[in-house]
Amino acid sequence: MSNATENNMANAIRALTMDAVQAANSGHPGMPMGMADVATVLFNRFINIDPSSPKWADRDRFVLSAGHGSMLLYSLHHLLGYPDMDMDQIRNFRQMGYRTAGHPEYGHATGIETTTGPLGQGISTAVGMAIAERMQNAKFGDDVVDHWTYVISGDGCLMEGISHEAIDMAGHMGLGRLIVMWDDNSITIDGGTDLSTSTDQQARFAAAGWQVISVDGHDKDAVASAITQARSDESRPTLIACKAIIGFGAPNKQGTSATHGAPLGDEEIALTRAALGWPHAAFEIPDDVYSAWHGIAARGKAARKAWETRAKTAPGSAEFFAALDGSSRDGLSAAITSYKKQLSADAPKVATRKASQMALEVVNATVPNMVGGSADLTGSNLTLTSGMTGFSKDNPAGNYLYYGVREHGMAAAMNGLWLHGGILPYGGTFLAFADYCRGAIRLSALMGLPVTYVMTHDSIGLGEDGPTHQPVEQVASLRAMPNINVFRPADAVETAECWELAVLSNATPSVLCLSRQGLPTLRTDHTADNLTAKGAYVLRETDGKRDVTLIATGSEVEIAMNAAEKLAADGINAAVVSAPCFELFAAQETGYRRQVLGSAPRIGVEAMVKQGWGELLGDNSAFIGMNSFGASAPAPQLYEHFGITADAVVKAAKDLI
Ligand SMILES: Cc1ncc(C[n+]2csc(CCOP(=O)(O)OP(=O)(O)O)c2C)c(N)n1
Ligand SMILES: [Mg+2]
Repeated sequence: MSNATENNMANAIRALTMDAVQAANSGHPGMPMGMADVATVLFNRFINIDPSSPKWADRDRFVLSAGHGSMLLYSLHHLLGYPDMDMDQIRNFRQMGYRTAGHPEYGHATGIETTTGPLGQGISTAVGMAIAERMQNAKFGDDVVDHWTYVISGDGCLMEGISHEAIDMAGHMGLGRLIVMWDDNSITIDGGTDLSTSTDQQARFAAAGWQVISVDGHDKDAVASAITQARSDESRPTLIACKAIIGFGAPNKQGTSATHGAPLGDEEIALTRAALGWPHAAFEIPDDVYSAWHGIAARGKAARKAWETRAKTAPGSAEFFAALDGSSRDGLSAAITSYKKQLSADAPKVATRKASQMALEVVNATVPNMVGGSADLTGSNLTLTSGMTGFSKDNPAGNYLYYGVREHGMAAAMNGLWLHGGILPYGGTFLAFADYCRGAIRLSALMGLPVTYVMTHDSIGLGEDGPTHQPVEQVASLRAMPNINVFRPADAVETAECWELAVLSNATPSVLCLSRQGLPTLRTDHTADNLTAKGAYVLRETDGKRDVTLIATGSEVEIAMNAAEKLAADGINAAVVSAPCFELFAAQETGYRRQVLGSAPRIGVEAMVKQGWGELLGDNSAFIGMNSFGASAPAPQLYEHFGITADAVVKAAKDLI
């Protein structure tokens, strides 16, 4: 590969970037122009991807963590010949209806491995991808899974707190197939990085156990040597600090934050063309440059074809392909149904966190590609089941992740595990710390990734640990997020149903909000149907006309049932609706919803803030819940103190009717 050709390959990225940003009159030219050389070397000399088969399971993964540099990714895809990234897409960067969104959005164009833009998420998601690769490699062998995960990260990604969690985790796990190329340009939006950081990033990575290499990001052979060196040590991940000039080529603006997030302007663009020796008009790429880039695609295609032949006949690969296409879950519904039957007969009194572990025993025994984990709360979240072993450097075939005290890193890694393909991840922490995961949970929902968050200790019911640990507003705040199912099961049967729905979900993440305290089995009549799938259902119907409908979730369903008994003794007909998932209930037909909610006055019972209950309750209603933070005391006293009791429900009912 002659340097002249590689220069032009890189200049094509620069030209497409500055012209597209200019046409859109918005966007970020600096980063793609600065990292064009690094990206060109990486793709030209190393990466195996096949634009004609973008989901090929053993492709190398490329994550643009610095998502504002989206034109780098779109230019690469256009030049490589991804069929859905023609010049029309580039010309219409950032416009309605085009795939070239402001930041790379998973699912908009093929080959976008993950949504990036919220800084720090990409590098942390990539850690999950790299874990998945090592796990599957250990399980299925080199013939089936044997690839690399490359990341381009900016200064911003490395400043974000989540990067610390990700880097620490990757170093400890010895993720030798992970290579991070840092756009070490010493510029962020406000100016030089000396305004805001004094961290020795290379020392930070080294301290976490990474191999660290430093290189001139515009010296292509040096970049190639660095990548070769990175790949030669598979025992640990590698950081390649690429000293680069932001906006490289723009004579008056390069090296300054002026190129970060604004069009260069027609005049500067003309000067840049001259400086780079790129005489071609806007959106014009000479054939020889296209053919050089298409050569990379051809190499990838050949690699993909060789893999297909190899992988199909590799021993044990049937399980790999079943995990990829989702058929690994085929036996789940039958297993859950028979388990539910036994539960209804046994009627155990257990915390729903315990019920979750019991259900997981069934799930994990049936679905071989479940990967569990917890952010250092395994014994509290009850996420570990029999036979699972911890994933580590020495046990890469392990299927349980000790994420450490890194909630946000865990959530991002789960996104990466799912995005990699073939893995169904779940991970636990306390529900109060959902806030610590939120940036990554939001991406699970936005991307439509069916990962499962096991959030235990879900209310004041956790008792003595007090208000810092007692979720009050988390359930409402998660319900406010589009495309996520927030489950709060009332007993062991509903918990099993939640797990069935979570594992069978294809495009929606699930949050399971689970109690610390024991709860009786309320569903003592077995139904083969998954009642939780409807989001809410009538748990206790009245004999005659309903006088009042009590709607509750989770641990408060028991309270509502007790209140209904007390009301019955006073001749008042109270129906009880269990509402484990508002989102699924909202998706039901109007007729069903009307039938469940009835026309009698309604009372909502949930040990949380009221926000979000309005739609279920309507006007003639009352709500029994929390309107302050909790307190530190034994749980039964807290329920009394905050007035979330059967007697309070009875009083509210009598006041209403
Ligand atoms: C979580 C998050 N915070 C803030 C931003 C806004 N933002 C976008 S780019 C950027 C600066 C990034 O600096 P760097 O990664 O060095 O990129 P460069 O300027 O070198 O292109 C900021 C603050 C963001 N996208 N995500
Ligand atoms: Mg920078």
